Amino acid sequence: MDSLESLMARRLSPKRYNHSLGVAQTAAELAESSGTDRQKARIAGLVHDYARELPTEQLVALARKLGVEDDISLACPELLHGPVGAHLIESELGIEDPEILLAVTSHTLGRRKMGKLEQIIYLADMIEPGRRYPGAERLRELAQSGLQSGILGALDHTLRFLLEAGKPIHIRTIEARNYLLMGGE
Ligand code: DGI
Ligand code: FE
Ligand code: FE
Repeated sequence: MDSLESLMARRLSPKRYNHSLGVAQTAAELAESSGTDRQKARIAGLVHDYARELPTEQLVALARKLGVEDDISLACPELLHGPVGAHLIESELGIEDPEILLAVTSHTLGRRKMGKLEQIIYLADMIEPGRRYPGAERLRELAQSGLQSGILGALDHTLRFLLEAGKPIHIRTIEARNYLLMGGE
């Protein structure tokens, strides 16, 4: 176990730590097959949920301080753990790589014009081996045919899930999908 792994093991519940290891491994594989830095993908995967288990009050207070909150994320504060996590891995772990910070920031909602590492972490978060939900296997297969189809399938899945669950849909997820659908990379 390297030092970043043991740090995350201490920070997260066993279940979420295992999820993080799965995302790290899956992200490294996706990086390999799409010509992206494998090591960066592994690190981003390992730390992507750094702020996931912060108490809600702390999450909201930090988000307000950073100015990253909005109406929907205040109504569903779990949506804040990406941007807050990116801030914390920079200030507490000294991770300064802008691509890693962006990938952590946008791993829950996505955004327009996501970079490759952002797409990799968004997708890996949904298809790592520990994820068991209807449609997960289909998404894994889709990801085999390339990052582009994988990320589109993942965004579609999220939007469908939110519609079914009757939850508010954040505009950034829609923008991420529209951009890719209209030919953006
Ligand atoms: O942190 P994880 O559980 O590993 O996964 P995640 O960071 O993708 O967070 C997943 C949660 O975020 C899941 O409960 C669905 C929710 N979510 C994602 N996009 C939206 C959303 N919830 C709302 N209300 N609106 C969104 O657009
Ligand atoms: Fe997350
Ligand atoms: Fe996650």
